[in-house]
Order: sequence, then C-alpha cells, then structure tokens
Amino acid sequence: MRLTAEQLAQYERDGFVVLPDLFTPDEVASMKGELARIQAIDTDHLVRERSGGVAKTIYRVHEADGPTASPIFHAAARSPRLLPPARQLLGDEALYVYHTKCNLKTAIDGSVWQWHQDYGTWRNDGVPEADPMSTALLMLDEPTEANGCLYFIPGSHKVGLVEPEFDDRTTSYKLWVVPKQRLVEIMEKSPEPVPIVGRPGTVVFFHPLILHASGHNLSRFDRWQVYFVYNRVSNRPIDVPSPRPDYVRSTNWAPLRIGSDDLLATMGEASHA
Ligand SMILES: O=C(O)CCC(=O)C(=O)O
Repeated sequence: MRLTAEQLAQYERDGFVVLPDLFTPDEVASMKGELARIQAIDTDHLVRERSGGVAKTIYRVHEADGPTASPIFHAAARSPRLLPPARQLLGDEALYVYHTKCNLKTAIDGSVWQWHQDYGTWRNDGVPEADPMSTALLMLDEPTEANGCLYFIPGSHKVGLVEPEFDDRTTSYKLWVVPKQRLVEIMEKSPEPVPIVGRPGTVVFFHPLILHASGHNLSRFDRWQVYFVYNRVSNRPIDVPSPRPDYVRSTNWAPLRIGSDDLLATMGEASHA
C-alpha cells in the first residue's frame, strides 16, 4: 500500500489523511475478539474507566511477548497496509513502534479525551522532535458524534507545540492537555473541528502535533479504536529522569520489517501453537 502524492499533500496540509476500509470486516472482528479477551486480564498495561470495570486504554498489543500481546496486532503493525505508508509519511525506512494503544470507548461508560497534542506528552518522554512521528488510528467500530468520535482541528499541527498542563482529575487517564485560553485562541483562528467518522476498518494517519479530543460515549454502541504510533529510530527518546514504562514508551528500537498481509493466518497459527 502506497500513499498517493495527493494523500501525502493532504497530510502535510491538514495534519491527517483518511484511508477508508483498509482492514476487512473479518480482520476487524478478530481484533475485537482479541481486545475482549485482553480486557479481562489484570495488568498495569491497562487503564480502566473510573465509572466501572471496563477498559479505557490497553497498551502494547503489538509485541510478541507481554500480558497484552496479540498476534493480529503484532502483524497489523508490520503489515504492508500500515508500515509502508508510515515510512512514506516519515521519509525513512527505519521505524519502530513507539507504542500501541487501544481506546475502548465502551457504550455509556466510555469517557472524554480532553483537547491535547500527543507530542505534549512525548516531548516529556524525551522524544527530540515531533515530525518524525505519526499515528495510524484504526476504527474497530463505526465512530459517530453520539458515541464519542475523535475531532481534529485541521491544520493545527502547524501551530507547533502548545505548552501543556497536566490534568489528573477529569478521567482515570492522566493527560497533558492544552490550556483552555490557548485552545480558544487557536480555535478562533482555525477551521471548525471535524468529526473523524467512518466505517470499521478505516485508518487515519495523523500528526503528533494536531489538536484533537473526543467526548463521552452517550450511546448504546461501543466505539473501539486502536492507535499504532510510529517513530523514526533516529528520533528515539533521550534519557529522562523516571521514564514512563516500556509499555507506553517502548525501548524496542529495532527497525520494523514488513511482514505478511495475511493477518487472519497469524491468529490461526497462534491457536495451533
Ligand atoms: O480515542 C480517543 O477518542 C482519543 C484518544 C487520544 O487522543 C489519545 O489516546 O491520546
């Protein structure tokens, strides 16, 4: 899979590019089954919602080991559908996965993600630069405005890093957020936020400086999404005092190799292992 010149230009202009139906319904069903299985595991790789026992976020599904490892996500991160476009966007062959994150915004319980820039956190992790990173969001349900789809402010990656403030009160997930006054100033000068909706299987690559947020899930439908964050090996974090754990700031800097595109076969292999 290769991005066209037009898609690369869209990413550069808007800070994101949408690739509809990149994964099949069977692949999506298999991924959802894996997350239902992993959600029951008692591990620090998983943050639960305050309102109940359901998972808000599950980390590190893309490695071959660890409590949350899953063969289908391991394969997806290295698949010809995600890795080559990530290499194009980042202009480099040598990439690794900074982390994977599965946001299970479950019906009724799934909570808000405040306005933020991902690099606001990753800079504190010691990552030297934002541009050599990109995130592939994969929709596992159909995100809608009612079930808490993501919103992007188009072009806001060009604002640069807005000094974030730490919010450990709004949800169970502690997040570096964009302070309200700066946020409103930027919004006044920007296009209106756009809802990121689409069919399950759709992928959206987005820039680590784009301003984004999502609301509470008010509906009876789940809104599960997976995020694969790619970084250039040459942009790996420098040493910082008390670094976050490996499951969120990976130290597996081995360059990824393109793997099989037969994701369902990897699940078959796992069940026969
Ligand atoms: O899943 C969402 O709605 C937003 C997630 C997000 O922005 C994040 O995990 O940093």
